[in-house]
Amino acid sequence: MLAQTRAILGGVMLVSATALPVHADDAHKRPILQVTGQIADGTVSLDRDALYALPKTELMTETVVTDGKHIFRGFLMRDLLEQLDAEGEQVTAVALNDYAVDIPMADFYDFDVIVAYSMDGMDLNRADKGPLWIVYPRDDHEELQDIRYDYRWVWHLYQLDVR
Ligand SMILES: Nc1nc2c(c(=O)[nH]1)N[C@H]1C(S)=C(S)[C@@H](COP(=O)(O)O)O[C@H]1N2
Ligand SMILES: [Mo]
Repeated sequence: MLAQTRAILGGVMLVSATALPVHADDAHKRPILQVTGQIADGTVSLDRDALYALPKTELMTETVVTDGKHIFRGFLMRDLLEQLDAEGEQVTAVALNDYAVDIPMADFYDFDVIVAYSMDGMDLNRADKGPLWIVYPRDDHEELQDIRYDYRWVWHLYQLDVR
């Protein structure tokens, strides 16, 4: 009986503790993107606050994995790379599920490719392709409506390696 009461109390405390705003702040201080390779500082780890501080951009497009059009918000890949003085021919984008793909640097200058952290006003999380998802302006350019580009839409993104 006593053990049961403790378990209930423990559960209640856990629930109320996670509802405190201080935990939301902690989540914003946890690194969610690592950039490595040919950048000025060698390796940087960026948390949500750092990523949200980059110029925000919005893009509306269909995707191959969702129905209808969605509004993605994030930052331009080239803005991040320029801020870090990235120099290279390609960026290897690595996902949490070990998926990795090489993306030519030119893509980020030819098109407004974004790193999205929200879709339709909601933060992306692990359950819906987040926390970060590379999104191409697919609807604006016919040439992007092609399988060669589809596989560069890395979801669960966590590392960019500049080569
Ligand atoms: N993290 C991650 N991103 C990924 C993939 C993947 O397996 N893991 N598949 C890629 C491929 S091959 C395509 S065509 C598009 C669409 O993927 P899906 O239809 O498997 O969701 O996402 C790309 N991004
Ligand atoms: Mo694919």
